[in-house]
Amino acid sequence: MTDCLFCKIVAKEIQAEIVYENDGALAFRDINPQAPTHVLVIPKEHHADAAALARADQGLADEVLKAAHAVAVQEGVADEGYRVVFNTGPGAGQTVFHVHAHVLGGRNLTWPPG
Ligand code: DGP
Repeated sequence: MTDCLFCKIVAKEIQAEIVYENDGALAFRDINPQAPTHVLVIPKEHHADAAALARADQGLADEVLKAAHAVAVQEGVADEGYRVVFNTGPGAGQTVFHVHAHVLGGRNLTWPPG
């Protein structure tokens, strides 16, 4: 998609600190981190949100989840516990409409989230 910020990160037209990549997914640090570890994991292919991705390609959805957990291990937060969040829709706070998993860890994460 030409006008999508995260597609531009996939295409390397916009810089990001990439921490993990496989065939289908890319992970990079959030520009506005909310925890010591705050990484965004996206499918390289454009899908607007988690619901659209799940409908379109369950295999790719699996790849994104696996990448999220690989990032948690790589970042050293897997043992202490971490959070994987898909804000889905504007009412849930989604602002970038290329599906992304927030991987958050490295601090005490309270529940419920705000
Ligand atoms: P959400 O609100 O769930 O759609 O999360 C979007 C996230 O994307 C937000 O935490 C900030 C992050 N973000 C926005 N623009 C950029 C950017 O240009 N680079 C990076 N690395 N992150 C960005």
